[in-house]
Amino acid sequence: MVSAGATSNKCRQSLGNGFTRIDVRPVSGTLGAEILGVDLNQADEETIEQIHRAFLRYHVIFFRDQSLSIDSHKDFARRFGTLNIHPQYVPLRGHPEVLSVTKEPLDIHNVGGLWHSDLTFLERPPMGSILYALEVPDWGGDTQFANQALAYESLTEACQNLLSGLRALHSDRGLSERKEAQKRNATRSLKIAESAMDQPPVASLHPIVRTHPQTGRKSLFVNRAFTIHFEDMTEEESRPLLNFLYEHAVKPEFTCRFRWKKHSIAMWDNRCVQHYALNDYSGKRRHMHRVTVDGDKPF
Ligand SMILES: O=C(O)CCC(=O)C(=O)O
Repeated sequence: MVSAGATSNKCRQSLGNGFTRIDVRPVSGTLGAEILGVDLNQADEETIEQIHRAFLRYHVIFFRDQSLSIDSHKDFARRFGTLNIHPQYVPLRGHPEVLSVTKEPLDIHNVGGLWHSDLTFLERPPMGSILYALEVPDWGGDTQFANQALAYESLTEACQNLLSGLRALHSDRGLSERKEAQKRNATRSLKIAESAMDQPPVASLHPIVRTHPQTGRKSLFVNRAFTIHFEDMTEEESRPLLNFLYEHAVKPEFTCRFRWKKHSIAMWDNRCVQHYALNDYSGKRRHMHRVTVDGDKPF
């Protein structure tokens, strides 16, 4: 496992240096890089360190033609931290740390069909997720990613100052509230567990602008799926500025788009990236496994 402190120092020293164990090909000028020349079943410590460095530098990294069993998927994820068990979704049978992110031909809704960061209602939202494609449609089902550090940096200094020190409440109420959960369950294959319904909402206050624990870079940390309102303000009072931030955060110039193939992997840094799964492949099947790595309390 990569130790956060050790990697932090190492990464600060070596970001920008060449990679010797992997071939790193950026996919846009904004974020995202494809990593070639590696079999994730065979990656040694040095290779993992370089993958981690590419991850910190490009925020989302992609691999092709990987052959991962469920256990090797989890083993790879464990090299970056402990594994998250999703509090609401029913996991893959026998594997509480794995979600089956699947859309069947007759499903109406997909998973992640709006811009979001994962699980931001937790006190310690995930550091990242690793999504592995088992079956993809011939066309459609791409995923978009948006660089939240760049989104923050492109705000005016006056707006950055206005946001600094503000916090917002993030809640899972849209997932766990019974009516909402039942609506989702009726049209989607990934189900919200009965036991998660009618529980008091899981909610946490987080800074609007968070500092990346390993690179020190600041990024916007709000998302339409889970952010509810600014601290000590009503939802109505919060809405105009939040809506501005949601739209600003995903401008096309902050994004890249990934075209999946069978056995591709995307690994995103949930601390500084939002993502959006396109639902444009009606009548086709798309089947992925997701493993998520725990993160830190945002500051
Ligand atoms: O299926 C995808 O491309 C992404 C799914 C998603 O949004 C998620 O796993 O959080």
